[in-house]
Amino acid sequence: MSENPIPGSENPEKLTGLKQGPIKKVAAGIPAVVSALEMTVSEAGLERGMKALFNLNQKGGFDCPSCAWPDPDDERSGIAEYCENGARAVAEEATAKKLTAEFFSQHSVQELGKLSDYEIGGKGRIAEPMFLPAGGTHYQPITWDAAFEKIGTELNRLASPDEAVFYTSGRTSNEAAFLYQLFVREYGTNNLPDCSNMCHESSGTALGESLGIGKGSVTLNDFYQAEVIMILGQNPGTNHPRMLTALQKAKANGATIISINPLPETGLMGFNNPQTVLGVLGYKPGLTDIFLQVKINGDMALLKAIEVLLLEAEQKAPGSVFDQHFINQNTQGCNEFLQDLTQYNAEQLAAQAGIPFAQVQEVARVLAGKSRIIACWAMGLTQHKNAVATIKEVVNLLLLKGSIGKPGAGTCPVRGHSNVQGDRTMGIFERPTARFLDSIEKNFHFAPPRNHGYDVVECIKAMHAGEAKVFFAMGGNFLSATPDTRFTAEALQNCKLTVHVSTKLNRSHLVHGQEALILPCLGRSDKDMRNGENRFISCENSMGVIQSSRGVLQPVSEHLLSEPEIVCRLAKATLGERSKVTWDQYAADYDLIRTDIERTIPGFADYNERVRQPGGFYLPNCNRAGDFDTPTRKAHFHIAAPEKQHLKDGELMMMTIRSHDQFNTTVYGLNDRYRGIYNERRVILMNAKDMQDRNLKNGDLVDLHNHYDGVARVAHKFIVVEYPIPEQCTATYFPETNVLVPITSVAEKSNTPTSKMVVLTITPHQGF
Ligand SMILES: Nc1nc2c(c(=O)[nH]1)N[C@H]1C(S)=C(S)[C@@H](COP(=O)(O)OP(=O)(O)OC[C@H]3O[C@@H](n4cnc5c(=O)[nH]c(N)nc54)[C@H](O)[C@@H]3O)O[C@H]1N2
Ligand SMILES: Nc1nc2c(c(=O)[nH]1)N[C@H]1C(S)=C(S)[C@@H](COP(=O)(O)OP(=O)(O)OC[C@H]3O[C@@H](n4cnc5c(=O)[nH]c(N)nc54)[C@H](O)[C@@H]3O)O[C@H]1N2
Ligand SMILES: [Mo]
Repeated sequence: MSENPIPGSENPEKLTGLKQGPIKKVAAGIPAVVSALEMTVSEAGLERGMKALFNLNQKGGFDCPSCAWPDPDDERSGIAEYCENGARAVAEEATAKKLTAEFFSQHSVQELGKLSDYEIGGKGRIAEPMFLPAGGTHYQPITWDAAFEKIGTELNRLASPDEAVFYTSGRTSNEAAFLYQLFVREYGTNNLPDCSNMCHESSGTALGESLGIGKGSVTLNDFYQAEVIMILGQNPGTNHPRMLTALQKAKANGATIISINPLPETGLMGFNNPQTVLGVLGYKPGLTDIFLQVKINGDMALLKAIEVLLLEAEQKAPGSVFDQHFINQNTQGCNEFLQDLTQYNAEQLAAQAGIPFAQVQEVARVLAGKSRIIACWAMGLTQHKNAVATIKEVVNLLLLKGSIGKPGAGTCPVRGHSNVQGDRTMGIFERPTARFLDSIEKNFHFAPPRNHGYDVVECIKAMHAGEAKVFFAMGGNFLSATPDTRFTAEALQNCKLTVHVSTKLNRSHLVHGQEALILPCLGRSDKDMRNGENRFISCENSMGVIQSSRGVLQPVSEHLLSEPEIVCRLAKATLGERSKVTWDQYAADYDLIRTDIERTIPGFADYNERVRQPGGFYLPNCNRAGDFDTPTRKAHFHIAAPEKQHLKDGELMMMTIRSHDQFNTTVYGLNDRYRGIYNERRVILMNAKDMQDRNLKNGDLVDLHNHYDGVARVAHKFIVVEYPIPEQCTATYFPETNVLVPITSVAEKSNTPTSKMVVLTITPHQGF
């Protein structure tokens, strides 16, 4: 066993028994249908489970709590618009199992810490508010009133509001998020870190600087009109399965699909749509036309190689490759950018990216003749040191081709959590704009703080240093999702009070401050009843569509509160007479919250009326309209050099990725079916040559080490799995290896932990 200073902070090093099978050639089909139904019925029961599934992503139903992929604007699949992993996210939430005070009295915090994330997640929904007193070994029941009073007292006792931190995960509704940031700012701080800081922050930063809006520009309809779709650093078969349906349709309309990934991800390679009979029978599987198996973080070199070849082609036949009209009208910095490109040699760049030159030439040929190009990306681009620069390079390529602000073309950062984009729109941001704060001040008659707050990495450091003392989380699993698990555990333990608004038990409840509270809330699928009315909330998807979401299931316990209600009661308990906000009225009537969102945030005119229309409404998007909200009103080319990989002898690069059976830190099962890995999560995927160099065989046990910044980090007991991954690249599952992700290694400008770029050395496993 490792020397673990903080009991319960990590997954125990128990192996569960690896079984291996072939890597699957196609995603979905019958196994996906079976897997979705199995979990739904076993967790929620037949009636409850089916009720949930039939209402998932239907107009008037509830928004899938899994990813942020949009629903079709018009026709939706007759039975239900969901995928295997959406169904499993619902099953996870709709489970009929619950954790009452009795459960917590029988199991100490220490005992629960010995369970794996898979075992913890299977325990059920938290059924009542729980409190862990200072020095206590077991959580005890507490009334809602007493819980709010305790938090209010602690918050008011702090020397400054900046000693409190208010985290948000991305499932929180627009209504709850708006109230939450309003409360936090009236209380007096901008310490509003969120999961975005670890997710698409690099995209927001890059797009904001290049194009004037931190969101993607495409709609679902653009997919159906695109000529080329590039997919970089994203695994939609597992993480956004409904995207495969859109890709299939795009392909049927003639689009060429280019996938750029160190792994031949099954969903990208082939797809059998489970919502069509032919798909279930296994028809037309191929999706990707060109697969570029890039080395980890080789994307920038690859993009530059493509651009160099495009420039050469343009010089041979001016006007045939670049969209000169678009460039002249809409962009700035193109000449300097092209001048800089001339220093590079495409062949060398291709070698740096790990891609055969002929393949890069093929891609350049495809792109040269096309103008309706969409670029999609996710964590494979955002969680690197140079993530912001790489995403700007994606934009550079689109700008050269005039592929922004026209049908069938544009940017598509594919968001993670189902309302992560909406939370940001509502003001969950540690660095709010002056425009936003002015609007708060004008509408609510208090002066919000103007100094920037902590993001995720900064708040961990502040808690560790004793500069932040109260940690409040609106959802999420902060300990497991953040980098450097042991450091973060010490940071949380340093706090006076840690509070989690949660649906399910997770590790962050078990590694706590001096005192701790768990406040159980309603989930997306739960009915939110008030005066006989089942109320709805609203969310924004990855393409900027605002839609209502109304739960359909009886909550597992009468003691659950909705998130908006929790914020209102927290605000009253903390601010009392000081507050200028009508919290009671908001808690009673969500329409009033939406009215005030409309007054405060642009784009929400007639919110209450339009959100009630089937399918909701689109928020304005300047890029979509061909406009760029930068200081110059032009799109900007940015110049940056590809990062050289600096691996020393014996070192490897590790990316931490999701298996098929998890939603972030929630582990649904132990299989990663598409990758042919069953019944085990403590695996490291390695290239055959790297294994040979180290005398390793498939199935050997190893320990993983990282020494960034002179700190010795170790993750014990991982099983070596030979896999078709480029040399010097490895992959492991998050969160088991978060212990190795250095808190001090972050992306430039966005401060996102570099979870896909962890330098590793490997030793044979020591001990048992
Ligand atoms: N079922 C399910 N759905 C989810 C989630 C989940 O956990 N489970 N999580 C949600 C959230 S919050 C998010 S952010 C998204 C995450 O969605 P993804 O970003 O698809 O998730 P990851 O597993 O992190 O996958 C990253 C992909 O990038 C590739 N990659 C890694 N490094 C590089 C690189 O340097 N270059 C390139 N080109 N590729 C690279 C990996 O091989 C992998 O295919 O999914 C959301 N949806
Ligand atoms: N190494 C590594 N680390 C990563 C990543 C990676 O790729 N590699 N990915 C990062 C990314 S992209 C993200 S987004 C973060 C995710 O970070 P988080 O969002 O903090 O983590 P989740 O695992 O999604 O949170 C799950 C918990 O949320 C609670 N929950 C679920 N639904 C609700 C709800 O409706 N309301 C409330 N109040 N609570 C709810 C449940 O209690 C559940 O245990 O992790 C990041 N961490
Ligand atoms: Mo995410």
